[in-house]
Amino acid sequence: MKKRFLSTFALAGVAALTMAGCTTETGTTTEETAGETTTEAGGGEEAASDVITVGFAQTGAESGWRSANTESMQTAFSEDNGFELIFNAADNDPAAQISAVRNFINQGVDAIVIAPVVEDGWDDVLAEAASAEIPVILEDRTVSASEDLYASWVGLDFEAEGVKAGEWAAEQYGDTETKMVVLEGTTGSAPANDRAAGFASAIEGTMIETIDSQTGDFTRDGGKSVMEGYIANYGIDGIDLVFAHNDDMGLGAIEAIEAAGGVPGEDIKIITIDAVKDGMQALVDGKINYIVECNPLLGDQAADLVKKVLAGEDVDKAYYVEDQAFDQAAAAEVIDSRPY
Ligand code: GYE
Repeated sequence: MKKRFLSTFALAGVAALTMAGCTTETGTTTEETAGETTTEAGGGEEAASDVITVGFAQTGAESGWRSANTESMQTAFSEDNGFELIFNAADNDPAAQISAVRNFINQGVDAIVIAPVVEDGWDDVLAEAASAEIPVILEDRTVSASEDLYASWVGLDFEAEGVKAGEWAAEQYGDTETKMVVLEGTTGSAPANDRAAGFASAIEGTMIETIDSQTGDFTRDGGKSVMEGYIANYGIDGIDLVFAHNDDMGLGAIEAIEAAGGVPGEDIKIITIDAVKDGMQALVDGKINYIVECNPLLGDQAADLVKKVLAGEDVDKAYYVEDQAFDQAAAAEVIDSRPY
């Protein structure tokens, strides 16, 4: 491990990186003077010993999406690709995740990658990383902190996902009285906030009424137990539609509906987000009615961003990965070729 970053980073934010000098991936010293660049061996080729140490603060292991994302990150940040990855999964606990990031700072890693559990509460630790001249790249979820405090983010447009799901609901069910319950993702997380907002805007003015909305924490068990509560309160007949912020909670809801003698996908329609294998299978089986994709394979882009930022290259603040959406027929066509 070695310092690869500029002292100006802390003062002027990441924008300074693109203008001021810093080490390339083959450089061996910390450059303190703007305008200077250390270059060796063709100015970018990795020397065998030039391993980039990255601390990755993952949210946890709450869903199929998360497993696919972790695998994608571990593959991209491999030794073969020139990385040493220090992996931490915070079990969905924001405080534990922040202390993992602090540990990375104390260890003097070259870069930190975070998939933030929640949006708020990041200002202090991101400022500490900046003072330690360790660049931070966000993947997956976003933060509410100033964008000067991190170098870049790669992920999905969660609000657009919510809009897509809501538009389909509006088109299918918007003209008849439809009682909807929502299984929310982790409270305070960007995808829960943004998917809720996107969906709500798309069903505005339709006859879809949200009769209840609670968090199932993005887990299958959480979705199942919240759905059991909904069924106990409203009955199978009192619920027409479930909007689950991810596949896993939708899959949990299927279990609850079936256990109560209902037919998921028919008695109660289900819309989810993610399009992981199990979700797509349930869609093909007619138990889920519509899925908006959320691509978890962000590892390559995240690794590329880390290398670019450490090399002082110009990067954008945000990189959005495209999502698709599937009804039953579309899912049946692609399910065998899906990589996750
Ligand atoms: O949709 C869900 C996971 O942050 C986009 O987190 C991610 C979400 C994903 O637990 O399944």
